[in-house]
Amino acid sequence: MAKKVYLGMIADIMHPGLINIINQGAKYGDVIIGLFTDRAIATHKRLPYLSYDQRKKVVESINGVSEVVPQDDWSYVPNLRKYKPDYIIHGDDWKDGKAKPLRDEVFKVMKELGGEVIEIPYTYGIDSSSLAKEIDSLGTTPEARMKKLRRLINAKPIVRILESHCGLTGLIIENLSIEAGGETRQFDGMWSSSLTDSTSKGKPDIEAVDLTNRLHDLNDTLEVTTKPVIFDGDTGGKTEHFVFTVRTLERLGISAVIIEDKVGLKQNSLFGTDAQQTQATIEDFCHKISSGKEAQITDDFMIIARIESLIAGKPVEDALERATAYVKAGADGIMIHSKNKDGMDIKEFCLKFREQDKNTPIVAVPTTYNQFTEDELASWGINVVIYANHMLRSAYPAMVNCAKSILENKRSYEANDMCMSIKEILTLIPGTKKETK
Ligand code: SPV
Ligand code: MG
Repeated sequence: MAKKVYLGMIADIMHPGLINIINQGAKYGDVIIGLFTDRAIATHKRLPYLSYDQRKKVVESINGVSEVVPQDDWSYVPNLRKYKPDYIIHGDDWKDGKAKPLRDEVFKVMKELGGEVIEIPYTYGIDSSSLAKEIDSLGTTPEARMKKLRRLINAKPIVRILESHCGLTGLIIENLSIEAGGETRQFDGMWSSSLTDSTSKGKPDIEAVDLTNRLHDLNDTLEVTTKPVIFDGDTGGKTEHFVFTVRTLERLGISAVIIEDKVGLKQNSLFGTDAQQTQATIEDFCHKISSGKEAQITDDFMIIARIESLIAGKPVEDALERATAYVKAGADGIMIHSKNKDGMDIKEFCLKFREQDKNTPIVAVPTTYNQFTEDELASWGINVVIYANHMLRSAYPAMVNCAKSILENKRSYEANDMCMSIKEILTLIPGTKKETK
């Protein structure tokens, strides 16, 4: 009987290095490709460009591949135990760095199984990560960007979104990445906030900055990023207008719009009952949701209903009644908001909502109840966490301090340490320096 050779792959961008390793594997026996699923990848790397099924189609038709099976975990161990291969084959680029623990456990399990680990010299100059970087620098398409949010919600325990109000904050969210807790941690996408869009223009958050203006500025973020965007649609305006908003956002490749069930002059929710917060009737808001859903062209765009009951001082039961109705009207997700500091109303809502609805994504904006970690929020059933204003709120005190220092000292020398270096700002933006011949 032919020996079994296991080879784990993401196989998003095919290149000669991957063909080489398949050919090498085929010398030892039948090659089983463990194709990483979105779920296996999402907490470690950015999502592949191609879906699992698309990648599977490509890999299945490569000479030397006998079978393609899903690898649903970043670790190889579960699949090694399941398929009990005689060999596992891997590039030798996992001997140190963050992949080393993966390698160590593979050696241990293969020894247990009586199998062997084959390491193939890494093909320098052609690897998927550098190709992915090249592709990122080319940008994205509206369609690919829009689809990403649903894929991330399906693939991750919790999707991590940060507010962006300009191209620069977009670049931070796009590129910042840290290694922590054995994973590569990044933001998954951007929140286009009415509060910070308005505030950065020196205007109040009362829908005074109109859609045209907000989209004009959002374009700066779209131009320099590839990650998905969730748009704060405020009340959505009149239903007759909202249907046009949906189409506009969809055309731009925005993944989701969140609209809140309020009427009258919109006031920021974090005023809570200090401002008049009048909620729409369930019937009227359901009509707005279903009209928006009818207007959209793709299946990917999401309309998320934001429930303001807890903001308006009403009980969790009112929020639950609304959630049920909004989902029935077609909402693709529920955002539950509160300004309470202890978060217990949000927790109660989520746990009760999950008893009746296991799947509809829940979005939370933990600005006041930010003592909870993402893991805790996920354990309540929350799928998307939005850090809704933190880029602007952190920039403002930094700017005021710098300005104060200049006033106090009548020069900017003392502010040097508060500022990024000239060298850093000159090289920060990709493509700044033109190569001279
Ligand atoms: C925003 O960021 O504009 C929001 C969230 O709508 S909140 O400010 O908390 O209402
Ligand atoms: Mg808002």
